Amino acid sequence: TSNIPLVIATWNVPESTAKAWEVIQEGKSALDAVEQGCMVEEANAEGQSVGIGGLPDRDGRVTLDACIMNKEGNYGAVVCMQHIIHPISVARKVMEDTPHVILAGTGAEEFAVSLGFKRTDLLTETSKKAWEEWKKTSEYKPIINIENHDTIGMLAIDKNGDISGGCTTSGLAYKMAGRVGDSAIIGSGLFIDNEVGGATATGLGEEVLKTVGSFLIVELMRQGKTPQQACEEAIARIIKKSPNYKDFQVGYIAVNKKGETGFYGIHEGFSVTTYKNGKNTNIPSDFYNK
Ligand code: SD4
Repeated sequence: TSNIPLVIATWNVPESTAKAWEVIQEGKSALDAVEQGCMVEEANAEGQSVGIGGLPDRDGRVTLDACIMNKEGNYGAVVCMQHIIHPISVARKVMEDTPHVILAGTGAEEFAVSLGFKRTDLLTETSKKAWEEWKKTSEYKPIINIENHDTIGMLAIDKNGDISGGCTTSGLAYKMAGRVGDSAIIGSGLFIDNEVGGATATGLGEEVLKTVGSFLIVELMRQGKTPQQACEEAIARIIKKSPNYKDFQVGYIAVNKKGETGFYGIHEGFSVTTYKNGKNTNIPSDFYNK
């Protein structure tokens, strides 16, 4: 058995990892694999923290953040984009077809439409009802592990041993209008260095952003830490800075060039899905707050 090729994703997303694995088995790149793997969750209307069906901001708008990085260290992202089901694919187009790395809001949406992406109402009946219920109290309180099964950060190593990653989310439910989280921001929600490895994040994006978590993990691996040690150190960094860590979740996953993986959360309930050696497995993550 060998660690490579490999797919690993945040949360319990066996259909996404299976899609990515299938793409890799066809001999395609890790970049194609993460794009198509992430698209599975984006299209899943049940998942309430990504793509269609995502919970809206406090004004009822579903706004999406996504980014992608390839083996050359190129990066593309869309932030706070509405009405497009596959932000991960728009992010890839930003990377490949524009002189920029991030497009925001209406600019991102218009760019997508110009490429033939269809405008869709992303607020499902279920999510609309949840929002209307929320409005009765209007209390903003991110719930630990609520994103289970939905928001997705994915890392893949293809048959050539090359690494790519993607991350896509509708962000935190009932956020302020215009809020951008970590998921689409390079170094925070995702970072790839094909010489070293990659990392991606889930959970309370503000905490990931303040510690530039994914970049930190890749740099720690560069200095010789295992993916597991690096994820634990990045969580420790958050714990040290934020005395209220009991109130929020963050989970990190990482891979290195050898295909060794690591993952760690603040609280119980975080899990990862790995696809390797032909086996698709959901694994509960170890965590800090015991
Ligand atoms: C954010 N990190 O927007 C995202 C949310 C998330 O699983 O990961 N949910 O802060």
